[in-house]
Amino acid sequence: QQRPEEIIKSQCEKAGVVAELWHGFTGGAPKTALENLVVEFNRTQNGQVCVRPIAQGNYRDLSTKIKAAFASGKVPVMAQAFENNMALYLESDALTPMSALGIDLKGVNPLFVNAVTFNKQIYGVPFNKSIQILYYNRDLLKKYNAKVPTTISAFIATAKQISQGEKAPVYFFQPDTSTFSYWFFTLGGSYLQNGKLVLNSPKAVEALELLVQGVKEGWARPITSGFINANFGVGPYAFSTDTSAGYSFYLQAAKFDLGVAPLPGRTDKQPGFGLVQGTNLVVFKRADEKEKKVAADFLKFVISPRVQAVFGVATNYVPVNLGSGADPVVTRYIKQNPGFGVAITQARYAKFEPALSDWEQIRFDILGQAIKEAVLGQATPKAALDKAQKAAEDLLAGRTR
Ligand code: FGO
Repeated sequence: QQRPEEIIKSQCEKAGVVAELWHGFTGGAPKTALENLVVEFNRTQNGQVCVRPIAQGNYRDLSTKIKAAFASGKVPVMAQAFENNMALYLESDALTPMSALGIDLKGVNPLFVNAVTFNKQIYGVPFNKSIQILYYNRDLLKKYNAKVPTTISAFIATAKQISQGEKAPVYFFQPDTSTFSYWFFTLGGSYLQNGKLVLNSPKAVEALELLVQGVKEGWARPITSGFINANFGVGPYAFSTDTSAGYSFYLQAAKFDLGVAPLPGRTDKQPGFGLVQGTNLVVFKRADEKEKKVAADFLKFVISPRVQAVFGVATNYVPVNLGSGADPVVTRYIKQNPGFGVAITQARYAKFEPALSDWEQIRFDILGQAIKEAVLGQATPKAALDKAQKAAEDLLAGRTR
């Protein structure tokens, strides 16, 4: 049996029009699922046209390469983009509105459509949208007779109890903006206050203090290099709060019975708020018109209920089409893998990071840096966030780049 990559290669060899799709999937189930759906799409195109996915490294490598392509003039017709990437590309008027391509987003989850709407125009289709969920080690919880925690206080108490028993911290977390955002949102924080970016609000300090306390008290273990699923071996693991798209990677790496559940909330009335990650597909204005036509057909295919159902069960991304929930592919899969239902339910308790054109730089180089400094004990949470606030203001005012 041929690998999907090879099938695409031969499909595109004979095609007169090749529509490139630059993406940030580095491997595993997401990359294969994308390639599989491209193979299916290309099969419906009578060999005349094709889509060719091109891996550009991780998500940040991808946006770096798009910016370089703007400068050199060689843009692909399609690419994955976070909402803040779209805001940046729109500053150079680089994106085609979906209405100009005849793409109707009826049936697509309004939460995701809203995120790709700028000045009342829709500039992309939600494609691979993830939501954070609680991952846990069922074996270890059983050993301590512990229930899956549904509130932050129960979570901390359970993490403490198991960590004491195991003599090592069992909540694994990456000291980065993604993990921080879950705690920050769930404690009631928001990044924008009256339209102004605020990184050092009292809620932000509280969220960062919680993580720093966790490390000091011995129930939280910062993972500073690589994904959590690549770090299960460093000590006893009980919990993490991570993207639903990690599910296939977690399953593959776990030597324990892996469970997933909604995120702990402030009270047990509702789950915590998960961060929405993953990307949308955009179409660049400067691309060739024939390629844009292929892109339009491809995007319609991508957001269809069936494709989103198949892609969702393969990757644990949240199907963006509300119609996917009734697809037998989904209903059958959920019966055997209730975990997928968790992602779909958790998506009702979801928040986005700000769609500011400078946000990518802020989330990695400014806020992410501050979170690391505080967690590693190099600064207090308040001092680290105050410094981040100043750096972000300087960046947004054009004083730094
Ligand atoms: C990743 C990144 C951003 C932005 C959020 C932004 C840029 C975060 C976070 C930084 O599609 P998601 O949910 O999950 C990814 C998927 C495909 O690669 O699988 C996840 N994965 C991959 C390999 C593995 O071993 N384990 C695993 O979980 C992978 O994370 O996106 C979540 C992780 C991060 O890349 O370190 O989105 N993110 N907002 N990146 N550039 N810009 O604004």
